[in-house]
Amino acid sequence: MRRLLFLLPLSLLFAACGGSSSPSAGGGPVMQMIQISEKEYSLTPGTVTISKTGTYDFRVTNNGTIAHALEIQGNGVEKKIGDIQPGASATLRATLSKDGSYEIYCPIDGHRDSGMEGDLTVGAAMGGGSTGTTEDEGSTTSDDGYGYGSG
Ligand SMILES: [Cu+2]
Repeated sequence: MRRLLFLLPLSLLFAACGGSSSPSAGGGPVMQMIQISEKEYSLTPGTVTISKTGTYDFRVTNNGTIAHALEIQGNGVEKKIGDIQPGASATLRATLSKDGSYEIYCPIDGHRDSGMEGDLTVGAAMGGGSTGTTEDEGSTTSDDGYGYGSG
């Protein structure tokens, strides 16, 4: 029975070593791929919500009839992908390391003003309601300063 006791932890070691090896080259692991469709002049979906920070692939498909592009901007992030021809798609990889709001839009002249823009929110999972829109307005933060310890 001594031998069995010795073999057990060894096999555990092997199991631990043979972890999943990701084929992705460089950067962190991609958390998720987000599909975005572009056309004149809108982004679909117009609102993207991501529950946690990390590296994401934005798969942009141009369903329009002219070339489009995509830019993500906010919280120190500025990522852009060049012209995507009609019917083509491209992937924009962005590392969103901070919770907050980001802007997504088509940086081609006039397209954003015409409606090719959307909101990207990171970290919305905290305090999110189950259904409907939850607008928390003016949470009363009573800051009463009792001087404990003074005496
Ligand atoms: Cu465009």
